[in-house]
Amino acid sequence: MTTSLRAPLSDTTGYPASFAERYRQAGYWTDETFQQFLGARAAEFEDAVAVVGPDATGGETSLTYRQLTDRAGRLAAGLLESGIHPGDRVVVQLPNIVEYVEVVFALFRLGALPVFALPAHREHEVSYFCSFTDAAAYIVTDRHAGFDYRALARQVVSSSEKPPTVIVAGDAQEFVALDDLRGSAPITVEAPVDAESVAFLQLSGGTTGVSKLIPRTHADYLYSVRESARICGVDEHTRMLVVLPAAHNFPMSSPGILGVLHAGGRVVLAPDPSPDTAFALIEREGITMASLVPPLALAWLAAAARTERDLSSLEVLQVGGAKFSAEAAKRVRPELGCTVQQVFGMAEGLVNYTRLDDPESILVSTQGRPISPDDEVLVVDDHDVPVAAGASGHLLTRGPYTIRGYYRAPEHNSTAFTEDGFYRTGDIVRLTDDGYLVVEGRAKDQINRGGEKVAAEEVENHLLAHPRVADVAVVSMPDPYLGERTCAFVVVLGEQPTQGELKKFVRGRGLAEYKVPDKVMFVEHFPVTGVGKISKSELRRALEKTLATP
Ligand code: OOB
Repeated sequence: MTTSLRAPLSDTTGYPASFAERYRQAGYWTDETFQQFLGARAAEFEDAVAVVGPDATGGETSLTYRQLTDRAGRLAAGLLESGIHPGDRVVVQLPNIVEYVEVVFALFRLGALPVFALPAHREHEVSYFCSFTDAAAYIVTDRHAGFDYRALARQVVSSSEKPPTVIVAGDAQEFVALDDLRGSAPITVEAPVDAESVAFLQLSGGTTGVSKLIPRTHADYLYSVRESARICGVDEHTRMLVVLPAAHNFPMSSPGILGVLHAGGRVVLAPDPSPDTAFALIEREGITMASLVPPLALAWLAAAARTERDLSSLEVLQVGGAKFSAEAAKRVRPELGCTVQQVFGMAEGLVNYTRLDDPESILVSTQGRPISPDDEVLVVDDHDVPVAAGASGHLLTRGPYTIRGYYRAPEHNSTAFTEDGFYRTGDIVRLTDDGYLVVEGRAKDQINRGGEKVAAEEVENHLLAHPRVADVAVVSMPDPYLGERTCAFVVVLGEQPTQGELKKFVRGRGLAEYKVPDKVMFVEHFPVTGVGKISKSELRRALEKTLATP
């Protein structure tokens, strides 16, 4: 086998030896890896259907466990032949199509590391993921939701010093076609991977200029997948509808696609997130479970009242990614006829679930409790001192599937983690007497736009590049549908640009659409705090007052 031209991933994962030993002893970390995962599942579940969904040709494909494993094995052989090697990073940006599952498992089989981009990302984000991870390849679909990813790939290649090989599912034009890579036989020269090595890189919602990358290991992630499947009652009868972007941590592993495949159930990929499409699939496939962000859950509740579809197979509706109000959560059982499960998680690790047999009061008014008895959860004040029982404070966490540091970010890690290795989640929570978490707010400089996370600093940096922007502060503003939207307060230099010009400017810099400010407010100067920093809380208050005035 030829060796890769790309440097190996040099970072260690940062778990101290004593903790790693404890997690192994407790049986959380095992030798299981994603490299063998699918093969082992195929041996057990054989001809059961693993995944059904749209494919890159615009048709629909259904694959059994055996077929999916065979396809992933053959694609792994082709990827190797095309110059992708074990240890290489590969940026994957695919919508909810069956090729997504095939590609991810082909990369695992090969021992290459997926870097999970979202379909909404654009040139700015993708170029950064490719260059920062020194990616050997970038895998996209031809077109999706009216957007041509080959045009994006051209931009990424032309701005890159070490362009990745572009591989396209569907019509590849000048790029490598995924269809041409499936070899005639599955890969045979597998270099076995270590269960405690990094399996892939996830993206953080982020609070800084660029998303931080999250290195998850086979052992830590598989532990969370197995336990999530158990807690959520996933088994071979589960039919999971995947509505959210498949590469997000929630539909990927909480218990998501991986949890369902672990248990021998069926993953059904929804081509779009509309209730009409989802309800038709629930009826046709006998869907038992789905995971949504709050705005989509509200859309389902609204649509349920007038649908003629039979939704009676639905047993569990998971809602997470942003706070789901108790008022909305209460409506799920009477209006959709299923159990609501709140999920409060983060790509960095910690995931909390309400348990399916919890009393209704817990289901609707808490965000659940941690997966593991060894998830350490601290609620502290601004000086890292634990608050009184039941009081709210900053959530810090450490545990068997929570990272100890972001990928190649030593400076950021020194503030994002405590000296003892606790991750500072940036969330404000309180703990109930029974150990459930209630999310009360957020201390991090981030806007949660219906589950999509926007780092204020990233948008601010782009606005500051405009010649007539002297200073800027991006804050959240309340929104009845998304929970929050973004508002940019701008101090101008000279003639005032229009809101539209500034939005267009940000868009033109290749930023994902969900990061473009929803509103721009022009101000003379910013309110400041005692130490002279811009007071974002005061800006938010001023904004709420403006919005409340008719
Ligand atoms: C999930 O992961 P991320 O990495 O996109 O975002 C994590 C952040 C949390 O720190 C918190 O601020 C917010 O999203 N969040 C919630 C929440 N779930 C996530 N805030 C309030 N209530 C909730 N239920 O969003 C994620 C990852 C795995 C499973 C579920 C969600």
